[in-house]
Amino acid sequence: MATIDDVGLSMYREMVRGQAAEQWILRLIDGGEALVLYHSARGQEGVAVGSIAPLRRSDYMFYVHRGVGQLLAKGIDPVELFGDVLANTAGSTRGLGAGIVHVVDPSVGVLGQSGTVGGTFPLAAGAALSAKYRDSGQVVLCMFGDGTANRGTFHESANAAGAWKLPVVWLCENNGYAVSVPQSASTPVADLATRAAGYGMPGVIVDGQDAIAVYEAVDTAVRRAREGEGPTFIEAKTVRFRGHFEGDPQSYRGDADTAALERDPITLLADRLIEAGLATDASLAALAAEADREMERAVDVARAAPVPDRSRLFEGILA
Ligand SMILES: Cc1ncc(C[n+]2csc(CCOP(=O)(O)OP(=O)(O)O)c2C)c(N)n1
Repeated sequence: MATIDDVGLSMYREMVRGQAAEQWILRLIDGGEALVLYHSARGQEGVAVGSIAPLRRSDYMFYVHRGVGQLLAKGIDPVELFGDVLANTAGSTRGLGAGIVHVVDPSVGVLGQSGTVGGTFPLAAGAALSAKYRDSGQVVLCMFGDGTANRGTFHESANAAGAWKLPVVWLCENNGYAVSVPQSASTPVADLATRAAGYGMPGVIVDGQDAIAVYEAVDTAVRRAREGEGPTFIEAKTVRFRGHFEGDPQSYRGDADTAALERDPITLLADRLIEAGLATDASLAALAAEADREMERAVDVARAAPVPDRSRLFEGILA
């Protein structure tokens, strides 16, 4: 069966869920209810849903600060997400807050994100080593941005993964910028995937605006990892539609970005679904409306939760 028949509609549903959640987060920030910094995922939805759809619930995932869509697609309860945004006990951190950057829920395979970008590389290699050692059949998906790809931790983790044939998929969401720094100013190669050769793994470049293409690339890498053939480095070329963070004036962005901003992954998938006879404008609008209602209900539940007791601050501190 073609990928579009198989997972096209479910990926579209996850795209609009992610965007509905993002819109609610922005409303909570604008209204002064949430005191968090937020990094928009707008424009990168093709990577978010295409990368998660091939995974099993038990597979592990390390996400990035733009990961609202990935978190929901992997199975994070929206109430937990909004609880973290509101810094109350409904959150996955039970009140530590900080927005979506510290969401962890091992029961759905979400092992977290690192405030120090690139901190997840050794953790992903370790989780993959654990899966291999236990012969659990689990695969680890580790996402990171193009700027983060230059961290030293990537070298040691990718090297170990290649040497030990660990079941990990390294997925670089290359949106061309690290905050205001264009890739060309920080990186000597145009295609980060070429680095894969040095780690003895396939390097694959994929159009990140095309959720179907991302799905197929990640699915191939996941199968390969599950069969014991080792890691893959996928570079998904994508576009960050908004600023690095909400409030970023983006004065560093030039005209060259204008054309790229027109390739909207949500519209591209919608067009493909309609063309394939799998949806209509009305049915897709209904999915978006349902996603908005789902997120509104989740916001209401999260809003009703209390803030934590001060003692929560000291839980989990080991030394
Ligand atoms: C080690 C470290 N340096 C700097 C930061 C601050 N910081 C947070 S996100 C970010 C940009 C990361 O760029 P990229 O990896 O390209 O991801 P993108 O934001 O474009 O999705 C930076 C510098 C950090 N969190 N950790």
